[in-house]
Amino acid sequence: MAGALAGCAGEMSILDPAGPAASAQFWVWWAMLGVSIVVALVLFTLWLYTFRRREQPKRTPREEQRIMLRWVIGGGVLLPVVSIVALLLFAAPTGRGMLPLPLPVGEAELIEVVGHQWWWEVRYPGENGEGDVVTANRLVMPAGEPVDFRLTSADVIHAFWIPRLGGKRDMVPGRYTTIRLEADEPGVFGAQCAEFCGAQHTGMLLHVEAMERDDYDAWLAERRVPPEPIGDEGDAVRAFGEHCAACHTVAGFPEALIVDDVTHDIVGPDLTDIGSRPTLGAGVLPMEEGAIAYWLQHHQTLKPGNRMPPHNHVDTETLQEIGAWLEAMDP
Ligand code: HEC
Ligand SMILES: [Cu+2]
Repeated sequence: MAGALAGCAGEMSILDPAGPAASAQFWVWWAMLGVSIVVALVLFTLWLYTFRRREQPKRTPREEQRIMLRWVIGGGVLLPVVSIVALLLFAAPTGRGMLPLPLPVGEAELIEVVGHQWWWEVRYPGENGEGDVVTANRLVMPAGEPVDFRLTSADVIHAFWIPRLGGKRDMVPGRYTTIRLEADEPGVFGAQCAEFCGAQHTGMLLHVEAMERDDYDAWLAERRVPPEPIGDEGDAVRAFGEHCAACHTVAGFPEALIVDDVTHDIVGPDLTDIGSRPTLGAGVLPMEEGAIAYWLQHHQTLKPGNRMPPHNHVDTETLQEIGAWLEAMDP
């Protein structure tokens, strides 16, 4: 009981809904629990009933067969069909509510989320739909209005799930799926990949922040400003170009400094606004001063098997310089 009750609250509890889709799912959940309890009680009563002591009535084989048939048709066909149809009628509007159907007025905000082993890429349309704003492992959304999440994957199947807002929905490579969710109030919600996707599936967390519309617009506007070109002086910049830029984008980074002599098919999270992220490694390490340098030295211990290669060949001082430079990346 204690173990089960521990799931009733917290930032990832479906029993603590924070939006219309999640509330609808919450009631489907209770209805299913209620119906299963009734079914269990009826079955239990019938089972006890079979122990009743009584005279065996004399029946002809024909009568026996008729009674048997009645149980098979009634209990084996009618009862399940009726209960499942009832449940379906109750639950269908819930699923429909998460479809990206046209709204009476305006359009839902569109945010694209791409699953990677084992992190989240989040893209917002740029101004006039031009040029995306790209970030990772942190999803910012407006509260009090519907948001359409356009989902896909860069490698294997992942699933997008913000338990307190509703879901979930598979992210399938080579294909787009969309789910509409809404947060009633501004707040912070936990999210987690919900489809086993390899060694670090559990280490694939997403920090979701719902904000007032104005704050959201301001947040996005800051990131829509075209990046200042980064000067090619500085040890950190050169070291980043040499060791990191093959996998990681930083907007405005000088092209000439990017050394890409490795043949790999790995991309890493966009680091343009890394200093403003609350965590590193998709939720495995809280962001604080020195956290990036620590991540660079220990990420294979913090998140074993993750797809960023170890950097043992780079000296600690250089990693610390890169770390400090990246931590200042906050638009
Ligand atoms: C071969 C590609 C590759 C190279 C080279 C690489 N990384 Fe990464 N990096 C990744 C991948 C993949 C991840 C995602 C790991 C995860 O969370 O599963 C990552 C994650 C990170 C993160 C965490 C980002 C976040 O939002 O949580 C930081 C910071 C980072 N890398 C910095 C660096 C720096 C600095 C260097 C150079 C010293 C570097 N990386 C070199 C692939 C690479
Ligand atoms: Cu997963």
